[in-house]
Amino acid sequence: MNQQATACILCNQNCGILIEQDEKGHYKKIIGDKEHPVSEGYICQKATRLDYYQHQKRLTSPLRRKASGEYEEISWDTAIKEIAEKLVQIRDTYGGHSIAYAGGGGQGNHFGGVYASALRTACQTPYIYAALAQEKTGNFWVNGFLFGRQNTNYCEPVAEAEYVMVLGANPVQAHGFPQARSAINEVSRNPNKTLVVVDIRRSETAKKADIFLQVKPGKDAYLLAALLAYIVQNGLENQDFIALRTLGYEKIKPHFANIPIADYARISGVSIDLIAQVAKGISEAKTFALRSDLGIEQSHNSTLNAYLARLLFLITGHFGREGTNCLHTALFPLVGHSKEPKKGGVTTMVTKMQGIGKLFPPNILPLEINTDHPDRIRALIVDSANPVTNYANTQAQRRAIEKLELSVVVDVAMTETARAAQYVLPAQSQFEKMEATFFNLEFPDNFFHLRHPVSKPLGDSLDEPEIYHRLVTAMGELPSSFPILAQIAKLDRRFPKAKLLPLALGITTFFRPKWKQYQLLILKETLGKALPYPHAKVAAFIWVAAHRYVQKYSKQVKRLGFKESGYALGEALFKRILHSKSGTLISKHTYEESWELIRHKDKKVHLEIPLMLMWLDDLPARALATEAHEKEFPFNLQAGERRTYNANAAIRNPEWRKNDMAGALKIHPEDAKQYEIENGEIIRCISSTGSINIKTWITEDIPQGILSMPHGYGFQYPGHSEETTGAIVNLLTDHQECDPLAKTPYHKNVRVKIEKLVPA
Ligand SMILES: Nc1nc2c(c(=O)[nH]1)N[C@H]1C(S)=C(S)[C@@H](COP(=O)(O)OP(=O)(O)OC[C@H]3O[C@@H](n4cnc5c(=O)[nH]c(N)nc54)[C@H](O)[C@@H]3O)O[C@H]1N2
Ligand SMILES: Nc1nc2c(c(=O)[nH]1)N[C@H]1C(S)=C(S)[C@@H](COP(=O)(O)OP(=O)(O)OC[C@H]3O[C@@H](n4cnc5c(=O)[nH]c(N)nc54)[C@H](O)[C@@H]3O)O[C@H]1N2
Ligand code: SF4
Ligand SMILES: [Mo]
Repeated sequence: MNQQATACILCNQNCGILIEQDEKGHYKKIIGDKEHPVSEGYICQKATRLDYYQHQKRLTSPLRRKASGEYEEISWDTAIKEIAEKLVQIRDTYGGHSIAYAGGGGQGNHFGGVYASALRTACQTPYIYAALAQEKTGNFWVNGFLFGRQNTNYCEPVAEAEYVMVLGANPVQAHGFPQARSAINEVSRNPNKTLVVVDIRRSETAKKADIFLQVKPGKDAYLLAALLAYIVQNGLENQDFIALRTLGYEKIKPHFANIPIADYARISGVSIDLIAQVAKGISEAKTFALRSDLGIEQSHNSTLNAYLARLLFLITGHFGREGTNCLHTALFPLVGHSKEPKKGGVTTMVTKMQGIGKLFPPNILPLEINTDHPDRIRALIVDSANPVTNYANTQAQRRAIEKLELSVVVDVAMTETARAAQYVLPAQSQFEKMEATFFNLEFPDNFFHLRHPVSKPLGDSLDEPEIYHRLVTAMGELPSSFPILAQIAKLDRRFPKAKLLPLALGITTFFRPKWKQYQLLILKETLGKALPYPHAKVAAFIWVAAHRYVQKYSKQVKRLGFKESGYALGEALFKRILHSKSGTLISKHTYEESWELIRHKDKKVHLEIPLMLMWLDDLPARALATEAHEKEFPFNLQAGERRTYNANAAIRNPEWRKNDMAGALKIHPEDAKQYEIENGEIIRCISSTGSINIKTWITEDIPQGILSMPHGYGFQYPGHSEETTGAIVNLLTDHQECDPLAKTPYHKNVRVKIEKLVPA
């Protein structure tokens, strides 16, 4: 049977899969791809349902909104011309800062974001709003101080460690590291290993824990501070490691030396005995690895949590060794590095928010648009994102999009955001074009998976790089083709050693300096067209990335058995990536080499971050501040839980779910009893921002006073009503409820009340 290799696009693991199609092109069988270097055949239940992504109701033609609010089909030429004219007009009237870009890739597609850099250049805007800046930017900011750059990131080797802490994450449902369920099961069953889970509820992962620390919602900072204080006050630090590998320990130590552990334990809800047990466990373990995610990121003290969590493995010496968290390489880094504002870093025009990792947070988007400020955002291009349902505060996000002078959505489906926009452009699905993600976060062996298309493009859809190229061309920045360079590129592919194309490109951009900033698009139309696959134009970027990678890591690339060196090694790595349809390893490091990835010149971890230490010192005061609205809104809602059948906004047809179709609200039996609610009853859930109707799920897995509902529900779909699509979680969230520094939302701490529905 014909099996085609690609990857699952439903979470950032992007497990390798093999798809078998029927004669109508439906994905009738999907299995794990054993050839994939990281997932090795592993998949979860979601991947087998990918036909619902490929064959959901799709966009087939560019659309323009009429005055009546309806959409009409228009040609690509019309769409591109009108959008380009408007972009030029807004740029030239108000300045490039009044144009912004949102999205740039979901869980499986990052080429759109990469090639959109050309459009952003043409628009003269630095503003990228992205989902990563509603979860990970606090981490990036902290990494910037500790390791020297905001785009240093570490891997989480759960399967290899003797002592594992899962902190605010539920890998059994959400994954987040390779072959997550198998790894968690192994740690859980192995008598020589210890699995510690920190969660507010007995999650699917917590049920497998050897030690379960049931923290109160949003109180992780107190728990982490207490753990660190116990270590410091009992001399459990790893002094040798601290002396050899770090700077500034003497500056941070006093901040932990006086923490009243018992008080912090009480505030966190975890007993002092358990805190002592885990603190000792970590410091005595041979290897310790930490896995953390949204439970501490989309929650109170988010950025401080990121700092304290890292200190936990740093002061105990569990870093940069086998079985511990280690910095890793990237074929191309997922994010960049933003300077601090006082050193000249870019800030936004209205709220003066700093960029982190070159990204800006979705939470401030309504504030930057929905205002009379002369420098507000007036044009927004949204690609592979659904801000109206996915960013905090659905109502505010929708109002903002509606206020724009130009709004463009590039998507595969008619989303809620598309319905608020002026132009909607149909993208090819992730199985119809060459694609890749940059979620390649492994160490010591890192990998890359360039996916080849497995299905034919639908209707008039285009791939995003082509859309951006056409827009840049129509804006008058660049010709649409480069015939001479394209001829040279063909020769270059026959004799790559001669470096004909790099030479020709160098000469061309010498005479046309403006083209220099569009080299990627030029490469796509020249080198890209000369590649041996008709769909591989976008791989031009991988050619650049592969050459850069071998410039940095030639020794580590060669360990894969390559005989070539220098430029030829770059060519060889590029070819291997291009032809390895199941993905391939790209480098092999030694553990000692992970220390070279630190970007401080001294290759040490700089432990002191003054702002974080001030925040730490302020924790007692913060604990006293009871929130006034807690009385009116007695429940803490976790607004966004990963479950068996949600995958952000990737699949709109609710029929893809085998269970929990409408995404029920979990509630403790005692709370249900108090409100006289039956299991499965539809109730009203109300926050200070909005309200939804939602089905209940009575379960002891959730403590009293806490409710939990999934995100990724409530999408309009033909033939379905709210009863089967479920509710949009962000109708309840507030974009102003967020971390003071990174502006990451408090989705895990949404105050709500519930009411029985009065029968009509
Ligand atoms: N099935 C599925 N998997 C997914 C996704 C999906 O949509 N569906 N999305 C992917 C994406 S984009 C992401 S970012 C990841 C996120 O993956 P995770 O962060 O692992 O998933 P969540 O379910 O959001 O939250 C993790 C845990 O945090 C706990 N928690 C809530 N509040 C607190 C708190 O105050 N403290 C602590 N310690 N824990 C708390 C929750 O009970 C939950 O068990 O998942 C990825 N995987
Ligand atoms: N309240 C609450 N809100 C949340 C969360 C939560 O836990 N609680 N989780 C948050 C998290 S962690 C994340 S990462 C975000 C994700 O939110 P978003 O950044 O919006 O990302 P996705 O859900 O992946 O959006 C995918 C969009 O891309 C479209 N798409 C799919 N394939 C393609 C393609 O090939 N090309 C194009 N152009 N479009 C495509 C889909 O149709 C969909 O509209 O949601 C966040 N929202
Ligand atoms: S949803 Fe994630 S873990 Fe499951 S198969 Fe897809 S990529 Fe792998
Ligand atoms: Mo995410």
